[in-house]
Amino acid sequence: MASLSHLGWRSFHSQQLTLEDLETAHPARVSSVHRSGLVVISEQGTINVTVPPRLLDTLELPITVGDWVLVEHAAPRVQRVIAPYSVIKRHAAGTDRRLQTIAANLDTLFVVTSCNDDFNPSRLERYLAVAFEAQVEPVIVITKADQCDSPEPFIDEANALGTTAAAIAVNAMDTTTVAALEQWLQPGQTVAFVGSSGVGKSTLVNTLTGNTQQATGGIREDDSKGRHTTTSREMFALDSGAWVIDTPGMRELKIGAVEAGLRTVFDNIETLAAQCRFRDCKHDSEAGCAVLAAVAAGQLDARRLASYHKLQREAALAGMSTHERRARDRSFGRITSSALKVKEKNKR
Ligand SMILES: Nc1nc2c(ncn2[C@@H]2O[C@H](COP(=O)(O)OP(=O)(O)OP(=O)(O)O)[C@@H](O)[C@H]2O)c(=O)[nH]1
Ligand SMILES: [Zn+2]
Repeated sequence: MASLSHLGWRSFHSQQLTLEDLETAHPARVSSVHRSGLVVISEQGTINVTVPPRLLDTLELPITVGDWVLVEHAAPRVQRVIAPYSVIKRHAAGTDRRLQTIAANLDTLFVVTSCNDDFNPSRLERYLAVAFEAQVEPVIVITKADQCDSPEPFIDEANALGTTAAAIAVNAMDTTTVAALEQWLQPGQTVAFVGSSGVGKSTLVNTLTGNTQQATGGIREDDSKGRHTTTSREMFALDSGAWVIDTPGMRELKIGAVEAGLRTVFDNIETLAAQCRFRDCKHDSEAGCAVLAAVAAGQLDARRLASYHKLQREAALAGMSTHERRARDRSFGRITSSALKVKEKNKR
């Protein structure tokens, strides 16, 4: 069975343990989360464990795939949760604004796009912001390199975004080209793939699990009615010994309140903004705006500024509480109704 370090255990985690902890429990990594409990992998193998309700009540964030927990020696039960070094979160859809966690202890986020219509710099900026916000290293993977004349222009465009993210072109079906991802797929590293439907995420994972396919097919677990059901594993090993987290919501991440991530992605705009005349400049139409001046001078892509504005609005909206959102909608309602009144008056 895999050693702790092959499972992704780091000194960051062991520093949170006391001697007493190790007398009563052992570390295990969450490979999937179910209503009835968790499936965890440890040096002892893969088992189902339960989470005591009183522990659940104390958690700031729900337990998620990729998390490390301590499992009691005496019973298949979680004793406590070890804080993760990275976590990808999103806001729940609809009226429920609670934070959801999607993946924990992730090292690399492969942002997947392809050498065709899907390639869109603004979409890349969106995913890069999510990665930087979660303190996960993003790597841009450009698939279907075999279907275009040359992937170079796409790589250049990805690099032109000016972030630290590497950009690599592959044929997702070809083991040789996919080997370019090796440095992020060392034993014990944890990765995930995001991107639009059809760009080749499953194909990449299949190529990378050529020999372990059987082992990742599914596991048996007891559902709440005591029946056995086969579920597809949500954290599973690649041939290289790296782990992939593939959970609902992971593949097409919606942007949350990722202000810090956006500052990293749009670092050049932030630098320019420091020279705007007004400290609260919105870079819309203000006099003395250094950002607009850079666009006018051809030093900054207008697309990039538009993307920055759009993502900032989305992030601000995602960060609002239900209360703030309602207040905003109400005042928006007032504006529209007073605008309508003015319109009506003008008609008369
Ligand atoms: N020629 C070529 N075809 C590819 C490549 N990557 C993916 N494909 C094909 O594109 C189609 C979609 O690939 P998938 O791997 O299913 O895409 P996905 O991103 O997992 O899509 P969702 O599961 O919908 O999110 C499949 O028919 C693949 O065979 C590539 O690099 N080269
Ligand atoms: Zn400005």
